[in-house]
Amino acid sequence: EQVDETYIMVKPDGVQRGLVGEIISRLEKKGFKLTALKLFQCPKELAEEHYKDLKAKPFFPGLIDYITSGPVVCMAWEGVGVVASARKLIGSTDPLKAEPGTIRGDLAVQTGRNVVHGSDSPENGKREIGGTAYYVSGLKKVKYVSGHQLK
Ligand code: DAT
Ligand code: MG
Repeated sequence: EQVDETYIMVKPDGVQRGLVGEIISRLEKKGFKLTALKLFQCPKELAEEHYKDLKAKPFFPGLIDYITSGPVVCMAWEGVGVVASARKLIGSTDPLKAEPGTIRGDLAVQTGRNVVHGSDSPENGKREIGGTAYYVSGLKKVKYVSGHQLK
């Protein structure tokens, strides 16, 4: 089976509200493997690069202000089906539409304060972990064997 990787980022509201442990815990308990982690103050240019597909949206300036308003926790996670599964664990973009039991469904109210980011495709997972973020944030992957996964 194909092992994928996804970029998960606890947004500034998640860090300020003390939800970092809760979010990591949900991904760990599911069985995914944490391969990189860094607390990071995102510069404006990198936030714009990260969300470049949304540049034309009316909420873009507010989104960039939000993401750069305080430290974020950048993480790489790997596992079979991790991209789609992490999106399910995170829940819908609008927290009021996110199912109870999901991170956004349980912990957030507003789309503009939805506590966490997860890559939307394996290609974007690779881009977000290995692209600009790697050089700017110094997010570094660590290779190790975790105990609970099939080899
Ligand atoms: P997701 O984070 O679920 O992948 P997205 O990629 O469509 O959602 O949008 C990225 C972020 O932009 C989202 O987490 C919050 C913000 N955003 C999206 N739609 C918005 C809207 N209608 N109003 C305000 N912020 C929005
Ligand atoms: Mg997205």
